[in-house]
Amino acid sequence: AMLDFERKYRIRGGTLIGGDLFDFWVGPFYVGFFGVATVFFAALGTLLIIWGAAIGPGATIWEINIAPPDLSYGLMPAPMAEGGLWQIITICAIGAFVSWALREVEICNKLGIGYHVPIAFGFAIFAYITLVVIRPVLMGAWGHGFPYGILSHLDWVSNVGYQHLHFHYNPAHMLAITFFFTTCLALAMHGGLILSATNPGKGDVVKLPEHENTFFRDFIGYSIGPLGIHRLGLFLALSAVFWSAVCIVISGPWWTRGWPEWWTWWLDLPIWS
Ligand code: BCL
Ligand code: UQ2
Repeated sequence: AMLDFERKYRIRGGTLIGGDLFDFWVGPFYVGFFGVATVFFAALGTLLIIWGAAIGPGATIWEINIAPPDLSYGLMPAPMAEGGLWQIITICAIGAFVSWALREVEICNKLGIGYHVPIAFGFAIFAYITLVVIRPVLMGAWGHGFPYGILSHLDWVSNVGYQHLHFHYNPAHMLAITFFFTTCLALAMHGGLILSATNPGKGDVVKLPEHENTFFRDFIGYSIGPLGIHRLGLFLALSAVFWSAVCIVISGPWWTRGWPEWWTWWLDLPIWS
């Protein structure tokens, strides 16, 4: 069933491509050209993963592994069973993620709202593309991409981490982790504050933003405000993903040694001598 406000917002137009061609809904879902494109890439990619799992050696879901080509293939296309499957699945994944983001843009256009959601998703897509395209291209081989598999991708993270001796010393990794943790702090504060005001005890009335502001002004002398907390949250979350992409793209293409060694610039500062 359609909710009463939904009918009001189901207007034509705002499409980026194809005009009215796919400008309709199926049940609650907006379709659009990019809805069709997402389904196409996601279905093809999933079938290729199933094929890769079937021709692979593993017996359980944990062992499924679709690996990128050997480093010796460089940036060439590889035979299907030798990493070609990984290359086509990567194209499907990027096609599906980008189509999904553009479908969000079309929905924003219809509603006349800002592009905050597709821009935010764009950061996640950017991190993925950094891992499987930008960094492999900078290092000269698709073999530097991460493998598609539950345990195998964990092994990749560990191996790449130890190739740099101690990944915690990567300054961009430090920033990314700090932003992830601060995002959790901000959301816990926000979720707690909203529930504290909107879930009063039985018989009591719902409290307003004034109460929310006052709690933090009494508590720490500062309230960022109900709009501010959402701006802060978006900034913290996008920063976490952005610095994640930076931390991995500099590992190899820019810094090839152990990350602890990078900090010698600190010991080399002239103020110590
Ligand atoms: Mg580390 C990366 C935290 C220890 C080696 N590490 C990361 C970052 C993050 C992090 C900052 C991964 C997040 C990210 O990239 O998001 N690491 C972290 C923490 C510790 C840690 C908190 C810790 O010890 C407490 N790391 C270590 C140790 C090293 C190490 C010291 C191993 C020994 N770490 C590495 C390496 C890497 C990281 C190597 C990375 O490559 C990675 C990184 O920075 O990557 C960029 C970004 C988000 C994405 C990429 C997701 C993209 C999603 C796409 C667009 C959409 C998917 C849709 C999906 C398929 C659909 C599902 C459909 C369902 C039906 C819903
Ligand atoms: C706030 C506010 C909200 C909130 C929260 C705060 C009324 C409903 C959580 C408090 C947030 C502050 C003080 C910023 C904390 C900073 C970091 C880096 C975590 O004031 O306005 O709106 O939800």
